[in-house]
Amino acid sequence: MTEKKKNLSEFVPFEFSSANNVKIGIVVSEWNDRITDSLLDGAKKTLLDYGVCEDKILVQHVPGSFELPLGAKWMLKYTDVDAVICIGCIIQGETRHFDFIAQAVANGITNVGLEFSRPVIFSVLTCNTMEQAEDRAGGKHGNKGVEGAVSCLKMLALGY
Ligand code: DLZ
Repeated sequence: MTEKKKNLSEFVPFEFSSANNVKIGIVVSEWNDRITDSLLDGAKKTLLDYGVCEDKILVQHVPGSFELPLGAKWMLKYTDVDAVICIGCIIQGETRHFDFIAQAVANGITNVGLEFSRPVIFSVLTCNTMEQAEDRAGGKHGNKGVEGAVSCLKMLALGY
């Protein structure tokens, strides 16, 4: 991936031979669900295209993006998933909630991955406007759910 990349759904195809053996959790925020539903569709389709079995994709919804880190932690602690993709959409509003939520979610997701030594993927849009989110949820800039699934599989392919 390069800095110039504008389409989140474009990636260089790669080998992923263990698709049959992996179980992947997806935690999805209910806030801005029109967007997060599209990201979920993109992530699931990509996992299925790469050969992950449908019954080995575990989807769990949480109220908002702020709850994504704990949702990911519970999945890793209480289920047998190998990795978790966190899907959310945080839109800038009139107050400072955006900064607090976005920072907390990024830090929280990082910490869960490090704590469990498993891939925990940040598939969270942090946008100024709904239009920017739409552009990245299957619009002109691709789909961040696809990017998250690709990142997840690439990390699992490292074999740790
Ligand atoms: C409260 C809130 C606001 C204002 N905006 C968003 C948002 O744009 N995206 C999102 O995913 N969640 C938002 N939330 C909800 C918080 O993430 C969280 O669910 C609540 O603060 C309860 O902890």
